Amino acid sequence: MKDVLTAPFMVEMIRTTTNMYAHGWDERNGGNISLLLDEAEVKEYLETDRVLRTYETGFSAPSLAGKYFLVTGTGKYFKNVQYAPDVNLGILRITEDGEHADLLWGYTDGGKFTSEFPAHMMSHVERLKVDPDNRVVMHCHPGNLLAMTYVHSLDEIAFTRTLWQMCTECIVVFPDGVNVLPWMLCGTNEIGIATAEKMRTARLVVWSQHGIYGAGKDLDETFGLIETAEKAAEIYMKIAHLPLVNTITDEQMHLLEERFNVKAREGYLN
Ligand code: 2HA
Ligand code: ZN
Repeated sequence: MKDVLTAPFMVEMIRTTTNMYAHGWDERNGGNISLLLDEAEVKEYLETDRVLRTYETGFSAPSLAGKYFLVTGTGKYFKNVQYAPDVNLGILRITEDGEHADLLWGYTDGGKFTSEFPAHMMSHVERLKVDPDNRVVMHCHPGNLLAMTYVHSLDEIAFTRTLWQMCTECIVVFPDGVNVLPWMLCGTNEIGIATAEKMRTARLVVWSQHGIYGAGKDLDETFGLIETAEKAAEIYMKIAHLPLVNTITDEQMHLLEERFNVKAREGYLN
């Protein structure tokens, strides 16, 4: 057995949580990540028949049965992951009934998966239906995106169009746009179901007055997706109170579509 702390998925998770903290997106215990792992890769590092604990998940996700995830722990600080990955992270396998999770490694202080586990697992289910290569669901609290939900319309077309207009690369990075949920109580199955449903049509889902969810094929891509949206929101928050003199027009957006071979979400451009 190789040392799981040297596994590429572990190294990347530690780097990503550290970087997200450095960006100011994960104050205190804010934020959570789940990364779908390849079974063969997990078996290089862990005895997968050695189950440490079994948790009830409180929801049913039969399509994830037998799947392995590396997941941040509830109440844990991203700031601390690099110093004690075995306390702050866990490797879980969803049981055959789809309603429990077996702990195979981690949460060594007796801890548990993130309180947003329902939103994560339900989002994985939906993203895998539209993109079999999806591996990551990432949640965090980036300041400018959050600020924007206080002063901008929450209409999804309007919100997306504003972000696209703030940086030239936005429409290229997230042509599927940004879906938006109104304020809802976090940590519940209800917000999990609502998030997962929004994940069917976009890889970014804003939780108003709370933060954002991103999904993607690896940690780098998902981080970059949130980073780009947050940059656009930052520009918006710098200019929203000033007279707008210039913008990126829809005609120019169509040039970007052509040049970068992307298709903007249907009905979002004139
Ligand atoms: O894990 O961010 O939404 C802490 C949170 C809850
Ligand atoms: Zn949160």
